[in-house]
Amino acid sequence: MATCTGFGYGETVCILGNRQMNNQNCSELITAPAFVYYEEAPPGFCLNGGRYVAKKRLCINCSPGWTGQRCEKLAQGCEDYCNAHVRSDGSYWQYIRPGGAADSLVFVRCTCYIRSMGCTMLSKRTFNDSDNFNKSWAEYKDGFNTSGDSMWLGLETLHKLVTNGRAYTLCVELHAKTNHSISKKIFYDNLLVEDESNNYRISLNQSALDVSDLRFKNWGDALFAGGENTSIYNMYFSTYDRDNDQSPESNCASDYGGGWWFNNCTSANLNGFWPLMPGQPQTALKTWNTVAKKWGGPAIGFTKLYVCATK
Ligand SMILES: [Ca+2]
Repeated sequence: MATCTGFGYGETVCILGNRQMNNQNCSELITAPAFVYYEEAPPGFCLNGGRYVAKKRLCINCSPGWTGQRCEKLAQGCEDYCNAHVRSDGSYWQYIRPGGAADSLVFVRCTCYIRSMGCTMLSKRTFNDSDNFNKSWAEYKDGFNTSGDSMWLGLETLHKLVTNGRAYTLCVELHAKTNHSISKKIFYDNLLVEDESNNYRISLNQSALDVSDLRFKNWGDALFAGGENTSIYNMYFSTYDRDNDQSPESNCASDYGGGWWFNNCTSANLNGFWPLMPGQPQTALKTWNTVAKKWGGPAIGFTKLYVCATK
């Protein structure tokens, strides 16, 4: 018995042999005996290197930096992958072009907390013995260990991402020292980080404290703790080789380690000295732990920073 082949385009066009039938129900062909059925997208349906998968009715294997049902969407941040409905909730490595179509690709860790919110990882710190965040201005600018266990994505990528016209939120994720599965996320809306000529100055809203969260307690808001001399708000970024802080007599980054948006000096420096050498002050976790303790939270031993957008 000969085998005939039918092609269906969408719901309304079927082709059998040389004959095209418009407005026919393709399902009649699909189920007819001795027919092998293939479905294909119209030519040009998949853009930017995508390949059509009939079963899912979308394009897969988009070229790096493209997403969406037809690979038509430029991915500037992880939120573009999370909103494309081609991925379920979870964490993935993806390519983004934070500064737009002409920008170079950056490989980033994405987390989709919920379908409508996507987060790009800025930093992850495990506080193990080989952990070293005491880096130069150039290293904080360009990023270091960007795909490693302890990482910093880079200030230039951060700046491009949060100035692309969307509204971004900084998420500080704190994990308990004794049990990493116990964690708390603290969100700061209206995140803005200026360019290098403005020393990557940061502004963001104070976090709305969630005092009803009895499961994890409240771990407080150390970024704004301590008032006008320590709050992170409107501060420039500083490193040991670039003093942009508010302390006239010292370099906060040299004194406390790491690169950070120091004031005079800091209430929360998640990039501070670790592990501590004799005589080094502890700012990496101490301040947040003090705040957490005040609010009844556990000691912190693992941190992540994310930059999140809802659309
Ligand atoms: Ca200074």
